[in-house]
Amino acid sequence: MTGELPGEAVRALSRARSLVALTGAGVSEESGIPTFRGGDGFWKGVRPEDLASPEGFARDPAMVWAWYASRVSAIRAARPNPAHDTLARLERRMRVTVVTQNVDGLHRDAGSATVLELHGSIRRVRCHRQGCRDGDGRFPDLPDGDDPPRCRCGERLRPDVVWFGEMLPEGILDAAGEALRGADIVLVAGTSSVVYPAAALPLAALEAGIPVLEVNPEETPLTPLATWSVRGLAGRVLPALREAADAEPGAS
Ligand code: BJW
Repeated sequence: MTGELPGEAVRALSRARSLVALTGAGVSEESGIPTFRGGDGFWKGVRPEDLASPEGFARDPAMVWAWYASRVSAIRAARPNPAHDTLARLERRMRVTVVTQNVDGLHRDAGSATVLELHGSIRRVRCHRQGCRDGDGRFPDLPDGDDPPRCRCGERLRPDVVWFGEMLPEGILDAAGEALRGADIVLVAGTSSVVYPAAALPLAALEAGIPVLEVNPEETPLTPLATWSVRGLAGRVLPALREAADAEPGAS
């Protein structure tokens, strides 16, 4: 594995004092959580927009709720894998900001201290009514297929995630931008790089002259633009990168 790693990327990582890691569903795939757009993805045969959108929820709340309930069960049983663990462990040698599109909470479970969850958290619910905070809480244990429970105000509860056409949590893009500006290197792992505004973050880094290292078994729209792109599974490549960086002469 180490032999396939770009030497320049390993040296850049070994010298870095600050890293931003942008992660996507692929990073949790080795924890047993299917990705969105892969062959075995959650949305095989069903358009993502039909489930993860306010319109989809309005059309068929029970179906959308059942989909989330089944994912919550899978996520509750999942554990961080070596990709999550490596990012947490890198904090021993540099400042690490994890900017994740994942809603599963596995980066925090692995011990990463600074995690910006761009698309919210599937572990929480909130009221679907804009501005109402009465329904905030943990995703309830309900049998799959039940209609979503109601908030005290009468509106349906929904997962506290960001659906298509919705704004990201307030201030989170500013926080991600600030972390990017201070980064020596940006690692982009396990994302198809097609969903915005997350997909724009590595492009902003490249424009600012910050090197971007992509890790993905498949090519993505970012691949031809990235400074380095490694084909492989995050759970293998990230530990190998860390070990190779540790082995560099003068590594801290
Ligand atoms: C491995 C691996 C292994 C496998 N190791 N790798 C600019 C241009 C065009 C459109 C837009 C734009 N700006 C905004 C938009 C609209 C829209 C958008 O981006 N649409 C595109 C699809 C075109 N964006 C939005 O609506 C966003 N809101 C917004 O911009 O607000 C402002 C606004 C409002 C109104 C109008 C206009 C602007 C919100 C986006 C919310 C996305 N939400 C979801 C669902 C979250 C809740 C849930 O989990 O259910 O987020 S969609 C889904 O996609 C989820 C993911 O976080 C996101 C990204 O997916 P990800 O993580 O990349 O997963 P996959 O499956 O796509 O890819 C996995 C990758 O891993 C693959 O590459 C594999 O090869 C790889 N892999 N195993 C490493 N072991």
